[in-house]
Amino acid sequence: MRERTWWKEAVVYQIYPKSFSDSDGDGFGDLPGVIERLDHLERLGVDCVWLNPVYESPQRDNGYDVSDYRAVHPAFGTMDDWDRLLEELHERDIRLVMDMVPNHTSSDHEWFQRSRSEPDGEYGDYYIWREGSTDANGDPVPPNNWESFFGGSAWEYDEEREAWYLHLYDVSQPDLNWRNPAVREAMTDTMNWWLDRGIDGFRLDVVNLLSKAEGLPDGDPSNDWVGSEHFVDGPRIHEYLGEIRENVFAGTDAVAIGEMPNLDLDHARQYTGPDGPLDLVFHFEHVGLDFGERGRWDVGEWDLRDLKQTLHRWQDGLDWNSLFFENHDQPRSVSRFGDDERYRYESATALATILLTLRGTPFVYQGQEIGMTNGTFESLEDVSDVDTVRNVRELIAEGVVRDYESIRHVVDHRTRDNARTPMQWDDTAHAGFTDGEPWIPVNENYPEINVARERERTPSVLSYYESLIDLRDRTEALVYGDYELHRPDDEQLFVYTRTLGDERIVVVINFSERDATADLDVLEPDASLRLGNYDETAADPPATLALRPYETRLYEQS
Ligand code: TEU
Repeated sequence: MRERTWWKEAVVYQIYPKSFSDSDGDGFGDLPGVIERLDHLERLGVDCVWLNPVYESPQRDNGYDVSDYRAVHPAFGTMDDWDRLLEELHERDIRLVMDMVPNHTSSDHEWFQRSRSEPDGEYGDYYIWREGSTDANGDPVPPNNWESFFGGSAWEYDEEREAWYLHLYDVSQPDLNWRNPAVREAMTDTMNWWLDRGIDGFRLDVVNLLSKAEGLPDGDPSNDWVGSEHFVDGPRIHEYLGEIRENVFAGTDAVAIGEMPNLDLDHARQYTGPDGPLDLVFHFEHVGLDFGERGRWDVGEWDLRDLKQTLHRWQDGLDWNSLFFENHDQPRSVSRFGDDERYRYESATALATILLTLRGTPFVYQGQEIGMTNGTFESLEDVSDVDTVRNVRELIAEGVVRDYESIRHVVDHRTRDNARTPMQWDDTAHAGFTDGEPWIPVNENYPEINVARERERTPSVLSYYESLIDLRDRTEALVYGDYELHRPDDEQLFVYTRTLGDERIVVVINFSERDATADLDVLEPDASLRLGNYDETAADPPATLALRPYETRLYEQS
């Protein structure tokens, strides 16, 4: 796995199109809106775009509920707009990775409509249908105790077919039956249809959940996600992913990125090893560090050593990582891991440094490059995210929390809406995202935090990202170099090296709000400063480094 490929050298920029840029004033971002903003991406220096789903969809889970995989949802534009986007990206040497959702469709999809109305027809076996039973009172009981990730049972009774269907996500997202070869063929055909249009790869949504255990046995009720031991990395997953590799990716240089809830290192190695079916995988261990006793719907304590330990385990254990702190499902990293007030610039740039200088392919999420922050949500009515709404309602109904007020701090910290507030372009109305009324309110700090402002001020998060991406492009050791951690137990400092031949980059970060001093054996007197997030840093390292809050330095030595 030492070979060189484009996706190891690339910096990927993730676009959540609904919230990126609206060209027609309907308050819903669209593809022409993305095209209008491509200069921003070019200037930032990214090499690839991952576009969240833009397929036809009723949008109950913002496009992860697909009703037609071969059509563009009208609010995003037309297929011509999509063609133009691909062309404009490629003209700028920026690749395009589409998001594919193979585990489930929308309940509006024709396959599901026909599956529920014609059980013996062509689509009858496309989904996971079961009879269920009744309890002593004659009430229907679902086929097993599995839970939906969004809360409540993973089963829904369908009056029309008089059977239950499985949905690991929203009730409007029925799981496809991957045991059925026709389903597998339909999905691979769909992917090939898009690849033939010239795209550069796929991010495959929850792709380690495709195989469900034979007989659908009850799960351990004490598990965080009840049933998950029977559908995460299930018994036939390697066969299904192998087929995808063989029938879609083999013989192309398109990248296969697997998004994988509950992924552990062992499975990650199997999925991406020399004979593995995928190129890259997303795991979520580091973004679970701030979970509390009640799991995701609780906030817990973490410290720098935990973060270093988790990142280090994956750096050490997997040859090539996907690096990310944010995406459309995660809150803003500067609010979560840094300090979004006094040290917003310093901590956002420290995080940028980790993201872009560890070994792996970095993914920058829209708005991260200007240090966008979390919002605040006064009532559950102000929250759009189906995950938050369903889970919080469930916690209140079960009496786990009294009311919204008593869980609001968790929602403010955790809800996916934090990532979905519109991109902040300038200080005009709605941050320049739309001329109309945005589908989700803009973060009120937009007059202070926006692209135009970031371009004017020095230093800025944006210009630091630009310099860092440029440095990564010019420095082979930052791409292909070996990684080594120093001072693993240090509570303030994150120090590591990236070494390729005789080129060595030493990354030194004071990841804290306090000053720090560092005598670093690894730093040679002849090292020279390549980048830092504070002005006025001497080019040559003194014997003892004095580092200010979140101060970050990259030295090069040979
Ligand atoms: O998300 C799947 C998912 O469950 C994780 O990303 C989860 O957020 C992570 O394990 C951290 O806890 C994907 C999509 O990204 C999401 O937007 C969809 O709602 C979901 O699948 C269903 O398609």
